Amino acid sequence: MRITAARVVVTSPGRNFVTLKIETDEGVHGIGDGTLNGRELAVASYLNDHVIPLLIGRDPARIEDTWQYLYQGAYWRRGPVTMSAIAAVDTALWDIKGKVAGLPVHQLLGGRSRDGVTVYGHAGADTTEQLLTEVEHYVGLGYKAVRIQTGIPGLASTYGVGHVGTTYEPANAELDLPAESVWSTEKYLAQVPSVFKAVRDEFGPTLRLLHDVHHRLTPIEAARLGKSLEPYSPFWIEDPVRAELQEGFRLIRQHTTTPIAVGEVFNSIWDCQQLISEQLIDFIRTTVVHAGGITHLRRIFDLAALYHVRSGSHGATDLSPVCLAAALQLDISIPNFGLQEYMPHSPETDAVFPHGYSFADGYLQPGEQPGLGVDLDEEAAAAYPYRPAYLPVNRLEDGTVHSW
Ligand code: GCO
Ligand code: MG
Repeated sequence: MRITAARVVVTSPGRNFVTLKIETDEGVHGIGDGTLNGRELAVASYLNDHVIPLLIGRDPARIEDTWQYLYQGAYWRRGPVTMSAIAAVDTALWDIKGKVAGLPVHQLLGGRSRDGVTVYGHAGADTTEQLLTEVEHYVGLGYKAVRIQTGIPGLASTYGVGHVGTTYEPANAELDLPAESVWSTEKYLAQVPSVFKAVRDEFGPTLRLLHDVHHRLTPIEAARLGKSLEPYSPFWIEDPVRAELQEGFRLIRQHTTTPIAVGEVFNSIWDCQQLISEQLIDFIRTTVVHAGGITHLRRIFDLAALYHVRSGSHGATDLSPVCLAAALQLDISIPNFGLQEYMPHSPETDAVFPHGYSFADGYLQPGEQPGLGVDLDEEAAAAYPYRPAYLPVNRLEDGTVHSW
């Protein structure tokens, strides 16, 4: 079997997605997600200009060899653009392998380790009172885990807070330049414990509550936040600090038993290695598209399993249904699964990417279709041309640029 063609499809059914489609001489095709939010065309170019010419004529069954060829062979390594491009190829090859075998990919990864993939939903609202209604909505749908985010009194808007009945969109295609928001750590730290208390008081001790700090604190501030939330038993706090300086997590660990989740911006096992092997985190949030595909993500999860670290894969709406389908194949099969993020895609996106996965009672099911169980409707995709869109930028009240 040989690869005869490959092409990149950039489509924007409400938001931008980059998809690689690989075709073979036996008529079987595979798809992979290469979406890098706000930098989509860099991955499209990396694939079109530098990777696709290398794929033609290769044996699609040689997944590991192709991964090493694209990773080691390029000399320039790691980074979100390179690793998203490699992920797109890797994911498409697993899709092809599953279709050739007539098996869903999780069967090729060892079969099911659980009956369903527990997911968390996003409850977001401007006020704590509205948030309680949002959480109730998710509990009513069967969710066992909910991420809670609210607006912060005194700040006009905060990234990652959806409005009642809707989820948030990470990038904004309406503006020519990135949106800007204003941040105050003092106002934030004064607010969050009361939000957790209100939700715990209302929903009792067993609902899993999560919160995304989105890299905005220093280690000592994060330690204080973790301590202040201990009475409300968070399931995790996510990205408490920027993770470039990983020894900073030691300080957080020394001060609090609140579990820590990190990794949505990591691209390789080497980005995770210190946090995992020093047991500085509890959940690793890398996912298929940004961490080198199914092949490399499984390697990260296997390393994590040695150190009591569980998976918690990123699953915001900028990760396409192709990424979600691939993540579910891993989630259902690995021994150290923790939790999967789930923000349902828009009906337009679901129509462009018909898929076999489904949600019921707080769990996602990958489905039993051969391969990944997701496809790309190219005709539908063609109706939604690419639209430039930027992620936002955050500033302190005095105008200093701050992590968001
Ligand atoms: C999350 C995230 C997202 C990211 C987004 C970036 O936990 O879901 O933090 O909202 O910011 O995916 O593109
Ligand atoms: Mg996050």
